[in-house]
Amino acid sequence: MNSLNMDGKLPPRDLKELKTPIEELILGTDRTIIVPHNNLDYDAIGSAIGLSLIPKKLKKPSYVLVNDSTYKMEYGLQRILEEAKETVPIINKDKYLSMESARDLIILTDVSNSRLISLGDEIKNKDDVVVIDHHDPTPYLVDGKVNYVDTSASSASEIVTRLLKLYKIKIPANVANYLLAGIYLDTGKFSKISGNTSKVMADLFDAGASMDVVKKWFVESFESYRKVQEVVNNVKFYTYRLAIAVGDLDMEYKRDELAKSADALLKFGVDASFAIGTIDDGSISISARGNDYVDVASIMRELDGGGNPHSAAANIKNGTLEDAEKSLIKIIRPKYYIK
Ligand SMILES: [Mn+2]
Repeated sequence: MNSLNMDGKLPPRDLKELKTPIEELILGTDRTIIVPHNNLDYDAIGSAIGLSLIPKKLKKPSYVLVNDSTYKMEYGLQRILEEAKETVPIINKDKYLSMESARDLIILTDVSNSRLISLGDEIKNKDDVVVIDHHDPTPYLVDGKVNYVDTSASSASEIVTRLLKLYKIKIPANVANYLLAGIYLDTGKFSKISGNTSKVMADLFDAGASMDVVKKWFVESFESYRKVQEVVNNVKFYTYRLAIAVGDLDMEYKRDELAKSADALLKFGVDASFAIGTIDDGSISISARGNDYVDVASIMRELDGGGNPHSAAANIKNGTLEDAEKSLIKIIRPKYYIK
């Protein structure tokens, strides 16, 4: 049922087919643990909190598992986590492991890659796993009982909003805001919206979501703004079609700062942009953005990363920033005739 196609993609499925299997899994287990990807972002947390409304409706307990340190998160995410405690308990991995053991349903959201989640061996019984995602599957795909991967959806928040509608769940205004924030982030602040996405947005506005609230979460610190500008200033253009920017040697970046740098560079008419920098664990991260002519996910996959054709990333454990830049150029050179 979940087998991959020749091109490594899951066949698209009708979301309606998921309603009953998910309901049966929630009712057939003791509690639901909702797991967004590590390095939490608005889509991961918004979709996770949104999903918690399903077990709530079925009168079953649920938890959202977030294992990132709160102090490292950006302001808006901290605010949401603080606020969302009213809606669903948010626990870290230690807390989860200390809980009385029970038969858990694990729902991964905004991720299907086993390397990007805080759970490892804890996912033993694949029969009790649901995956909801909008990224291309990687070789590290968690193949659960129910996998719904729709790469045409803007975000996991979009998928979850549609799912909530199928369950006829009334979305509270605060949760509508979290879901809208997820869509806002993953569409590049609404710069890429499909008809389906706009319908989901309309439902969220009807449920009381407000752009005034969402925009307040997206405030940027001046420090972060300056780091992004510095990365952008380091750009080198290759054949006018590709932009590669490398961060400072002794500066530590957040992933979203590299993502913002790549976003900023894509605005200069290039087909693809890449921002490379050292992140908090000492490894090197590459954030890639592409227009319709370049599939940056395929480039990032060659570096063991992934994503979707317009937005992808890779993490490089060993070597210097220069090595990472060289490996990247080596991959793109034959494709784009870089001298
Ligand atoms: Mn997402």
